[in-house]
Amino acid sequence: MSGPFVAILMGSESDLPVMQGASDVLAGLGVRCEMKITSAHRTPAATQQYISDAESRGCALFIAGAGLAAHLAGAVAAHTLKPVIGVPIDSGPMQGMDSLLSTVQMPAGIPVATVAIGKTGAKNAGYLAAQILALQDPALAQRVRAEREQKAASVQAQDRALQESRK
Ligand code: RP5
Repeated sequence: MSGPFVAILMGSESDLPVMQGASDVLAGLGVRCEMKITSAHRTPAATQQYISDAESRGCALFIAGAGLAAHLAGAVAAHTLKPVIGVPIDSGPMQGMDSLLSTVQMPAGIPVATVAIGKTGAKNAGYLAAQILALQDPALAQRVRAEREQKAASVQAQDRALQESRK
């Protein structure tokens, strides 16, 4: 695989089971990505260094997931003009509402495209990243479309089975 890649950042190893969903979606769509554990609070300088290094190697877009006072996506957005997608992680006692508000409430001019809390959000971060890259990549757009058609066929098959079971 070549071409631009997506950088998936997370604040802690404990976020990996959630953020793996973004990586799996991108892999399934043939989009190159790398994963990095780096924290807005615990390793701020290393986070900044990683962003500029990733950009210099062809990173087109960042996905950042964090829990609690989740500033990672915002911190990434402060250091890049590439699109940033934020994933609020449900790692604390507030079940991700803390992370959601910390991630989504960015000041004007420094946007973070925030997805849903937790595993569904991480998967959607992968799909959204692929759709953004597909704007410049017709083959990728076709793969995204094909997956949607597959999902639609699966729902229709489920309904056929339901109707059959009720006869
Ligand atoms: C955040 O604090 C991380 O993103 C993680 O979701 C949460 C807890 O981190 P650990 O204490 O598990 O390392 O910075």
